[in-house]
Amino acid sequence: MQKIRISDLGNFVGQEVTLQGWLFNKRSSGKIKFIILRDGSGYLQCVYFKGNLTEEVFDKADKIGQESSIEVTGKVKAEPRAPGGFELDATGLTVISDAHDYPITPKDHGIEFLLDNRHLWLRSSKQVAIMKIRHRIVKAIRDFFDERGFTLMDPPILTPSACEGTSTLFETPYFDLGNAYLTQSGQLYAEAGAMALGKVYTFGPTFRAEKSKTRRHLTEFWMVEPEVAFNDLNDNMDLAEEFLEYIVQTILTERADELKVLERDITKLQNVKRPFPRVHYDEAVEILKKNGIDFKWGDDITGADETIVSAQYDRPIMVHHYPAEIKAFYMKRDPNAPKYALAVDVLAPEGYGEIIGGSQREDNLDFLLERIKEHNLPQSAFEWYLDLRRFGSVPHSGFGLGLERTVSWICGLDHLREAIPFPRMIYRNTPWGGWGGGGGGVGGGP
Ligand code: NSS
Repeated sequence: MQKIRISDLGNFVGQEVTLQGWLFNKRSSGKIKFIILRDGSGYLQCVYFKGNLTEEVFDKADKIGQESSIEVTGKVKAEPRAPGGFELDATGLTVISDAHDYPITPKDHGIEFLLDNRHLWLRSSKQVAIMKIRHRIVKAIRDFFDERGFTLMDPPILTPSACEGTSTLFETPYFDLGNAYLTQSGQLYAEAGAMALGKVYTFGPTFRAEKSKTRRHLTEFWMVEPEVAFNDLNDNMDLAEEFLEYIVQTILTERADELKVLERDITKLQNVKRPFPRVHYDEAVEILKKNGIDFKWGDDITGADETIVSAQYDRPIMVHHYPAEIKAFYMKRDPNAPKYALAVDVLAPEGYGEIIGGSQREDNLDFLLERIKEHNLPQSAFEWYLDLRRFGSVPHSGFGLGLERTVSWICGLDHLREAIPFPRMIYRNTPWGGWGGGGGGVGGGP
């Protein structure tokens, strides 16, 4: 007997097969029982006719509870009306582990309850769809850069200094060397990589001890950061828009079924095509003022303001030339108008806001030294970074795309917490770990 997964059923029509998975749902009507099996690759309706089975199998089908692990055997039938297009004319049923009182039922549950049960919630069809889209986005990201001659370079996670300002660092003692910090961004290391390899990208977890309780902030999130030697701000924007178009169009074709499960309005995503509008910061300020916002030049464009500016357009926009004062130390100033940084933020439509932050980097040694002093950063910790300007400095640019914000936008979620398997937020670090609750250590879980 062949053991297969639900996603393979198309190759086995008319044949007898065995599948293993979990009981997603069941119902019965007289002489027929229906079991919906899920195995992570899909869903399959298994039809048990009383006449075709022993009494024992028929009874068993009645007794097992939701999420029991089971093995089913039967003949594969094409059934265009069934989800996935197939059905199983079932004859065998083995219970691997019987489950009862599974806490997540088809009724509505509150979000805190679901987060407490995140380890089980992940089995729900919507969560499975999100995880599959997340995985495909990760692959699209890697394919995009791999196909364009970039080298993946993994930066360290334990770092001796800040990249994105000192206020949001997670600190940890580091042997006799003082404190280390969890990385906020791989960028500074990516810059070293770009000088070695020309085009690199980093892709990994990053950490921000942000005290924001918004739906857009996690304390641990994944970021992909390309960095390219000899690219200026315009090249950087060209790369960002090509990249986003590629990701969204890939998901539209490769994960159409999952977007349907999520009931995502895909017309908005179909618009994600180059060129994206390039909006100067000053223009964004004008838009805000026209919309009755009391916005002062020099303020950062955040949250609600982003939504107002984005709403003027039908696709992502790239806001560039922010005031240098509100941006990171490493950003190059516009040589023709030094009050602006050569920065760009890409704002997603539909109120999702900033998903990419990037810039052309300061490549002049003296200017960079000035910036480090202005930002009160310890020069000694940045000597290696300054070396990149001492030895063959070139114009270079890059950006960071937040993976969870991208997943959240493409899936149409209302909070980042569903875009990552086990979210970490300022008020929640479980499951797993429970170091906030009962003195337990980190660890455990299945
Ligand atoms: O702070 S960023 O705007 N930029 C950087 O970290 C640069 N060093 C990137 C670079 O040029 N290589 O963060 C980049 C993106 C931002 O647009 C968001 O999409 C995401 O990272 N981001 C976050 N996602 C989730 N939660 C939090 N707290 C968060 N902070 C940034």
